[in-house]
Amino acid sequence: PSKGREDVDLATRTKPKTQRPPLYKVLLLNDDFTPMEFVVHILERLFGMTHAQAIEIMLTVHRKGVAVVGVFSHEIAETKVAQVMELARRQQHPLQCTMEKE
Ligand code: TYC
Repeated sequence: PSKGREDVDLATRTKPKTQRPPLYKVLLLNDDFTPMEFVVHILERLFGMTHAQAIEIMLTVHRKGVAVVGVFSHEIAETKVAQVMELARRQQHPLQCTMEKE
């Protein structure tokens, strides 16, 4: 006998959905003026990368125009973007950093 609706997909219909907060990608954008070593410094200090990782990601941005430098909660992503923009502004570099919902 075929299963009644009460039995079919009981789990699917009743299983509580685990709520996960949305995650945000932090993106670094290329430009022609920001020194490579400044970008490497930012990636080490604000994103916890090793020197080798930082060089690799910086070169990816340099060649491709943009790269994801981390994925965070909304609040942490906003803070990271603000920190990058503030350090760049202080040194008068045109470096741009943005965030995007994953
Ligand atoms: N393109 C820059 C240069 O040649 C280096 C650079 C890399 C700038 C990554 C920004 O997000 C960036 N000096």
